[in-house]
Amino acid sequence: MRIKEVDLRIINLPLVRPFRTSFGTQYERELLLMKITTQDGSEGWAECVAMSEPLYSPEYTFASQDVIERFLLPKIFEAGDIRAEEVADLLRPFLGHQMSKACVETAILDAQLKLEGISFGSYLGSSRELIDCGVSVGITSTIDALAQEVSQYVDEGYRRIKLKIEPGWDIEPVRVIRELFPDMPLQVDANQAYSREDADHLKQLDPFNLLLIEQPLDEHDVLGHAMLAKVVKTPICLDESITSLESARDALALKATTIINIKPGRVGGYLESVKIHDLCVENDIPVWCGGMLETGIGRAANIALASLAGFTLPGDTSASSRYYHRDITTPFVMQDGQLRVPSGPGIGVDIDLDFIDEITTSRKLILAP
Ligand code: OSB
Ligand code: MG
Repeated sequence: MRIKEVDLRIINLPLVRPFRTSFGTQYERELLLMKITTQDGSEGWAECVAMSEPLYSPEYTFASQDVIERFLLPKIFEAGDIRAEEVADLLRPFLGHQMSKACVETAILDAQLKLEGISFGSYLGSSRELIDCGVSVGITSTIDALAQEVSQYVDEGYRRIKLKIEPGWDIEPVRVIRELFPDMPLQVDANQAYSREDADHLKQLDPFNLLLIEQPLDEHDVLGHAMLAKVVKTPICLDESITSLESARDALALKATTIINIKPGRVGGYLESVKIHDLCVENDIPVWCGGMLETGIGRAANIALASLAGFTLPGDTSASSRYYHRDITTPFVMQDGQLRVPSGPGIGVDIDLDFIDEITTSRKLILAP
């Protein structure tokens, strides 16, 4: 497959409600969209999950656009005839930038699979047609507001609730939600907001029968997570720290994590995600699919990934309506707490180009030399 042109745009989509985490509040989702057109007439779409500011990871939207344009695409163009399976090795000399690399690889994979008439799900190794949905709930101004929001999600059918926590917003909100929903699978995500000294504090979460505590400590403090895991009974699940197959292997060896959140953008793409999934299956480590407030484009591929056999826990793969009043694809509608894995070729969703045009804030067309 040879790439003819690449259409890079930045779009801005308002969120249905502000999303507050320990690292900041998002009111809208700014993100980079990529469409590649190949010489044989296929098209591939991907979104880069980097956020507008480098608060969750070092990457951010405009940096992604820059590194893609300046380094990643020239390398791909230079290769000429290309398959998605070759992209990661080709881009390996450029350090970091997993989200940007994932975007390039995914757009190429989408075009390739569309040409071959294969869905993402079948290509990645799907084991089911429906996936269980969880929902990630931001920090709210009051515990009452949180209880209201969680109740709405429970009524909608979500099968697992994840509460964002930070110092000052942890034990009490968890206690209240646990009392309201004694049997609901419940977990928390700190996005690195705590330090090693907080072990005794975090131990207070143990009575609430949580599935896991996600990324309590700094991304680089894998050893700290291993130490914390010895003190706290609730399982530790790494998110930010897992940036590759190697880092997953090391974190497991250190017993810093006993459950893994796989986010394709964070680890450099869907192919690396499958490798991490396989490693976890071999080691009896449960995995679940994380989210980055994706639009329908990234969601479609995430849902395909979440249908692999090792994804035994509900992921942050929520319905379109959890995030956006209007999605940029045919919306994902949840039924009985589940979403259907798209079965059409490639990511398998229809793109709403008119709407994308409406919310595009900048656009660049890059022709292959
Ligand atoms: O840490 O999982 C996270 C969103 C943006 C950045 C980081 C995270 C999240 C979420 C929301 O928790 C997941 C989603 O529903 O897409
Ligand atoms: Mg997380």
